[in-house]
Amino acid sequence: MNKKITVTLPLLPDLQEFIPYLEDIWDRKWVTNNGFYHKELEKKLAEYLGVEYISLFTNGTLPLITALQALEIKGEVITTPYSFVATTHSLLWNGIKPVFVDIDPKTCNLDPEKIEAAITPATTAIMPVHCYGIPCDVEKIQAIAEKHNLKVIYDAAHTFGVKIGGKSILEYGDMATLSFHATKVYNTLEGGALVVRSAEMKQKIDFLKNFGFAGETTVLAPGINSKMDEVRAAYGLLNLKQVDKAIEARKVVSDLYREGLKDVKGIRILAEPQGVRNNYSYFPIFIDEKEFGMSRDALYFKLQEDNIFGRRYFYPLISTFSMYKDLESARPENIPVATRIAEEVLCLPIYYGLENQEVERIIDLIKKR
Ligand code: T4K
Repeated sequence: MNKKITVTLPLLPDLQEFIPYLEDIWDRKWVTNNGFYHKELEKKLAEYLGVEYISLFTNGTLPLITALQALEIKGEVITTPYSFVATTHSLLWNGIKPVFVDIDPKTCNLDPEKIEAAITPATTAIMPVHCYGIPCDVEKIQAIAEKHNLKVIYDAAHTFGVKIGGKSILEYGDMATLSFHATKVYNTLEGGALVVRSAEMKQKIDFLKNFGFAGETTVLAPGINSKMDEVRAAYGLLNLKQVDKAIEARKVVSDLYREGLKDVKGIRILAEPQGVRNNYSYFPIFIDEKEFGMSRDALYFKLQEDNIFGRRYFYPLISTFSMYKDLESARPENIPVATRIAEEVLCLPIYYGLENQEVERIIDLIKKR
């Protein structure tokens, strides 16, 4: 049997290099609550990502929840059904009603042309996702937000290191969140961050992620506990040193798939965004069953017989889950593009360490079908 290949593998720092960091943490006996490595990682990430104010979190979901709290978002928020459930769960955790708007098939991101029709007097914000690390139409979204006086919170979980025209994608919107989960381009095992626009807001976020404490005896708000500990922050510092190498390796995989699959009838590949520093976080393909001669699910399971485990991100659509499906905006006829794309998508394995011959094997299997 061929070696098992999964959709991703975590980028792990060298264990021997990690041990001195652990010894130092043991010596310091300071293991969490804004420690040395936490501060150091915030500083290094701000430099690497090209942002001014960043606050570390324990995962990529709590920054979404906290952003909504900090901006006091209420009522309705316009968002995409084509994402990981964490995006809209963050709205439900804040008692906010998600309003789903359809996506653009060329990017899989919120279709800006469809946003305005979904705005009501109760709308307070837009929560777009840069799906697969491909930037949303940030200019159009900004213009709509300004016209209607809405906040914009980007779920940028997939966009570590992505830049448009040399500027970090995280600089757009009122706030942007990141996930450093094991499956992401850059990981701290579990982890995440919130990028904000001012020192005052960073201070507020730092209070909110520590129960709302502003000093030993003062609590300013009903905050949560979502602080990153020292072990993960140290691990994050080490992983930051190799993330560029990992992105380069992902590009090689992405180029091989693009070349190998470009003429296969019935397979659509997203165009590589122009003027963008991509991070190659996912490699989705879209299967037209009639033209390809096999359904997406049939291909998904056929590859599994050969020990290749792609994933159908993002199927099923968020809007089909029981806590969302009764919303008017969740009806398939209101989000036809997302509904179709979710039936067509298959994300192929892509990660640092995936060998060229393994990519070729996957391409051959798909071509043979
Ligand atoms: N917003 C967006 C747009 C997101 O995509 C996500 C997370 C979030 C917000 C929330 O961020 P976090 O709170 O998670 O930081 C995975 C991840 O758990 C999740 O982080 C991610 N999105 C989502 C798209 O994918 P699953 O359920 O598919 O993961 P799992 O455990 O099936 O792993 C996938 C594959 O990765 C495995 O088949 C093999 C490999 N793997 C995974 C882990 C955990 C490893 O090789 N080693 C590992 O330790 O959700």
